[in-house]
Amino acid sequence: MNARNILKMKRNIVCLILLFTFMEDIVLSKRYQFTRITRVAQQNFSMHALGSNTKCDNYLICARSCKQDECRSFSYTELENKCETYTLKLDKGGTATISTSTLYFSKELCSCSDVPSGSPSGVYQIYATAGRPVNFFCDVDTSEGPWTVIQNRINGDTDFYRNWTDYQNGFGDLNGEFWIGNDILHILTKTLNILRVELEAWDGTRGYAQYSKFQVADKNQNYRLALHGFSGNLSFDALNSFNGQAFSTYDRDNDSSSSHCAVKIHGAWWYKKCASSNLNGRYQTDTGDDKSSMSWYLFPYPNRERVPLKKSRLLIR
Ligand SMILES: [Ca+2]
Repeated sequence: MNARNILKMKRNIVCLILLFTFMEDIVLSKRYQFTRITRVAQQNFSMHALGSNTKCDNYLICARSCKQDECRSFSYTELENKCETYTLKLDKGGTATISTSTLYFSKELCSCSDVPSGSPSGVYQIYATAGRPVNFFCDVDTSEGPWTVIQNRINGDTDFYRNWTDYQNGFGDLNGEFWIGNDILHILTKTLNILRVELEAWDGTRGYAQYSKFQVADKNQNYRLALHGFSGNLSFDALNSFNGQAFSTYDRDNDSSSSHCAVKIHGAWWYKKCASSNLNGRYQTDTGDDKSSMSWYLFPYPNRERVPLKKSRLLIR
């Protein structure tokens, strides 16, 4: 079994464990979960039938027949033991009352990697945690995707100089600038362990770094960072020195410096001794090298060590 399959298996096991507590409303196949739809909008889904099998003894067996990617939902009619699968995701809500003898289920996503092929990049509702779905921005355009975007900075619209609680819970706009939140980052990195860092300078120069292992511990460990396996086209690994470091904000000094890095260089990061990278640092135009700016040490730029960047994006898969 290769590393990718092991990761996929780990993710599926977590998804299964998280969702077993909600069995009343949800049935599971090997990989996906389905939520029961009690009322379906007047939606003509008969045109999207994928298959019909009248021999299913119960809806759990019916769910198993909806394993393939193109199956998005199924219905099960108890009296006839009739199972039908559809290529269309059934709408929730609506006004049409459906006979209780027919049960309707829609397939839900457990991670961005479940986004059906051909779908665009964008915000998707994901059942990554027990109970309620969470919205994530899924990038299906970047190579080796789909990726889950955990940080995006493109224009300075959002203030990233925030306190511990804000970084814990996440902030910003998924369609614009945001930090996904350290609590959810901890949960996601139990199974999504590859990190990609994409950067752009004000002159349009781009670079990326990728890490084969990226993991963020829980809040009891102050979201300690574990990472290794650097690759990419940036000449310097400006995250390496933070391996094993806890997260710090201006109101929490967890760094290994006698100073308070988050305050000193205006950011929030896994600081050790401030700072070879500062991607939640101050958003500013290129007015000269500046440690407090959103920066990556030795980003490829002529005669500069720490050029303020225009864009930063962190993705995991
Ligand atoms: Ca300190």
